[in-house]
Amino acid sequence: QAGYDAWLGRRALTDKDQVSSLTDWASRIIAEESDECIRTAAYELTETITAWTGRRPDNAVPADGGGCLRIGTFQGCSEVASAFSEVEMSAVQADGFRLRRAGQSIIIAGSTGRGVLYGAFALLRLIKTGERLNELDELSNPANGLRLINEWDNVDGSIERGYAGRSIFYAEGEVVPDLSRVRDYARLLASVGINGIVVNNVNVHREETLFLSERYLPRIADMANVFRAYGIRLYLSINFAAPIEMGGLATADPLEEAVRTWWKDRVKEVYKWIPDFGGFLVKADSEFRPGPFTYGRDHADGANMLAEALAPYGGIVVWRCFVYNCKQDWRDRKTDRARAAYDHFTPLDGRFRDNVVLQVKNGPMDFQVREPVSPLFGAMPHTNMLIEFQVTQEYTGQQRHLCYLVPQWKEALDFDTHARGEGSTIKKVADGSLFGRPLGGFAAVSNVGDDANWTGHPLAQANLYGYGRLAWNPELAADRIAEEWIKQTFGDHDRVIKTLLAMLMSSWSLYESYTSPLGVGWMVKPNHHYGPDVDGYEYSMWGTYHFADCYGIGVDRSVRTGTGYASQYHRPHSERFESAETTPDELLLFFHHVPYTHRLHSGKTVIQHIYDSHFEGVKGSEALAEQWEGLKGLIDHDIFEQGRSRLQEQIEHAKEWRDVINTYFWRKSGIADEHGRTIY
Ligand code: BDP
Repeated sequence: QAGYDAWLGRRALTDKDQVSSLTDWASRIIAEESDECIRTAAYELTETITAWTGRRPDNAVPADGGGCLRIGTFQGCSEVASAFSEVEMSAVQADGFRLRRAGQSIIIAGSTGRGVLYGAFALLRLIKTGERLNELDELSNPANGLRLINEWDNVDGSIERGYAGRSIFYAEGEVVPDLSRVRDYARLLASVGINGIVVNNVNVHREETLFLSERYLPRIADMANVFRAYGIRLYLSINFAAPIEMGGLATADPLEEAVRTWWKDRVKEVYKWIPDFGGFLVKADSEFRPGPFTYGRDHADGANMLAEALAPYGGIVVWRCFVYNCKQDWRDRKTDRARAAYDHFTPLDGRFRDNVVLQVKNGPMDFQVREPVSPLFGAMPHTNMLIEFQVTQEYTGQQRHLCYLVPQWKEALDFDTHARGEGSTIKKVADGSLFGRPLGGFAAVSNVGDDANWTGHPLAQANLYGYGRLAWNPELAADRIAEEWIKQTFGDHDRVIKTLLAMLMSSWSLYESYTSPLGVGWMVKPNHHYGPDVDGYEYSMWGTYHFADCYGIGVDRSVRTGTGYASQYHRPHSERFESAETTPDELLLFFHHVPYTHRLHSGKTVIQHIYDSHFEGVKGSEALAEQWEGLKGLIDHDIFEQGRSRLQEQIEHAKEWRDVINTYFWRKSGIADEHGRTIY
């Protein structure tokens, strides 16, 4: 099962020094508390150390002077507490941990069992990435309270926008009987700090609506038990019309008493089965999903009704802001999908209950390879917010192409909204600190399925890994995360590390180079979104246009002559994006309609940039494949073959993109390539 162990593989350590440095403390693991996460931590440490060293640690308390690995909480274990001062202990937040070398021993300490579990995975990561532990003394707290993963799995076993096989959770209308793979997934998630999982698709169909009933709750509770052992709370996506579809009521009006009571009863039932249930994720009034608009109510009415039902149990409502008119007239150049979330939600600022958190996609459109950040971040100071990323590569190569997305996410997180002056970055909006919000964090759509290696493309695992690491600590650099992942997954061979690091770090801009240019987006085949089709979405109702004609291309979102979207940002961005001169090249066509002869800051014209980047994209893809060839014999044979065939497909596909895009714009513009290359 090549790739199944992902970054948690337990191959024996080859470095003799490293093995002997472990034996002084790792031959005994002392965990005295009965907390479930601590038991999981002890199990993970025991199994991994056994596999690494060939010796199974015991749990006998060492005689004076002997070393051990002691794990526990400050409150529950006096030996743990005595290794730290009051100040040191109080610095550890709920999910945080401390690791410390104390004489011959190592201590993993948390204020909760979950923190101890994260500390255990952190210690294993340090060892596997070759850190020496002599001076070990580390404090780590997560930046974000909510670190969620969203599964878009349906109970029939299909996965919306899934590119790695079928669901690991469901088959043929049931939760799978054997949850061992779900458990292995929980391990992967916990190892990078994920603490919540939404186990069904945001598009809740008829069957999944019944997840709230006894038809499904017993098995969903089984899943919750699996996740609980790894510190992960289970959440469900719900259908806003469930009171009608499942409850037989005549309405789902959130202000109707019978509807409110119906939800309260349902919530009570859910908590009977799952006492630590996380809450509901809701996609309402979006892409044909029902919502409060049907009853003339707004999204605060809808969210607050659910929040009220969940509040007594400590549950939350995660309410998505992906709300726009998906039946608009393409001839209308003033209606702008990019504006929609801001226009819908900012008037509601301050009206959401404290246990509601809005889930906002990183960009205003939909997970394109390049978009500006959503202006909602920074526009709702009285509202909790999560940033939503798409780990599954819907618009970024569908796990056939290599596209390491951490650099893209970093750009969004580091963006300064200027909402409270300089330094008002999106990561501070998400973690709640900028506006002093009680809830906040990250959510992301997962990229796993039942393919043996989880993600189809073997290197796509880096995106799942990177997402979790970033949710824990958004300050981590993209290349550092990549390197950690490579070392844990492929070992410490220098050439392997260097090659894979270079491949990963160049992949996002490479993918951008041969797909849709300069931020315009959407030149993909409709529905499945794989491969080039310049006009595929141009004359349809989804609000996704490029307006290319024989003179120029791009969407005018300025205030002066366009849709006014640019004004949704704070200054200086609103001013920067207002003019083509000050808009960064990579976003030019997102904000402006310009002639093909418009000169970019790079010095090239728009049309020449299109030609050049698409020719370079093919070359870059060929270079990737060559780099990979250099790994032959240095990495697992099956993984090598998996990567090789995907990289070949990437080359062929990059050529298709090049030819379709270049030909289209050559014919439209009539402007020849300066370098006289063949364009069909
Ligand atoms: C789009 C997907 C669609 C999802 C939607 C969403 O194409 O399948 O249902 O996002 O996020 O990217 O709700």
